[in-house]
Amino acid sequence: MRTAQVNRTTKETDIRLKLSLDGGEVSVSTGIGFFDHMLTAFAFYGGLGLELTVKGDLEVDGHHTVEDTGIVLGQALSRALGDRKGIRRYGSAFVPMDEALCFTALDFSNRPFLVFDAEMPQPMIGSYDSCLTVEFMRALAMNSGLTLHQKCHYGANAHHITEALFKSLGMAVKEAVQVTGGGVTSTKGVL
Ligand SMILES: [Mn+2]
Repeated sequence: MRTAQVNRTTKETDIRLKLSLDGGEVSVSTGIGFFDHMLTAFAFYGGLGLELTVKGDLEVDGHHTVEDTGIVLGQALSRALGDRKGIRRYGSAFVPMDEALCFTALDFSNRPFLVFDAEMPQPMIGSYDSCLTVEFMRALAMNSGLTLHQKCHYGANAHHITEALFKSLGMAVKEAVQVTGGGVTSTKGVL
């Protein structure tokens, strides 16, 4: 089974995460309702098992909670993938949500990079700052060795835009981590 467990404690956050690339229980509790909604959608559309508990310094704001969750989820993805042998490696997905249309393309290249192009029309979604999505995606990409591109083509509602970004991320990850062969998917022979 391709699984990983990562625990991380700092003065700002205490995070316990269990990840399975091949499905399983999904239970997410971060203290930010909308962020739970996004991570649950990501795991569901990613075909992932994800058990996550985060206790963050929400009395400051959501920044550390969201960014550190991205770090830990990225580390878990990288560990669960191991030597990345046999995976499809690339994945992409368009996801519409009502008036919004978002796209994700990614590559588990071991060369972390983020291109994020999505304007958020509203600054807050419940108690979640709209500007935290790019922070989460950057932390995820840097810590999982992921080349990650996300674009919102159009949209008027930050909830819809953000949800379409997380769902398309999940669908693209599901495609990319599929085992399709025995060797490393690279002309260099290593990822
Ligand atoms: Mn929703």
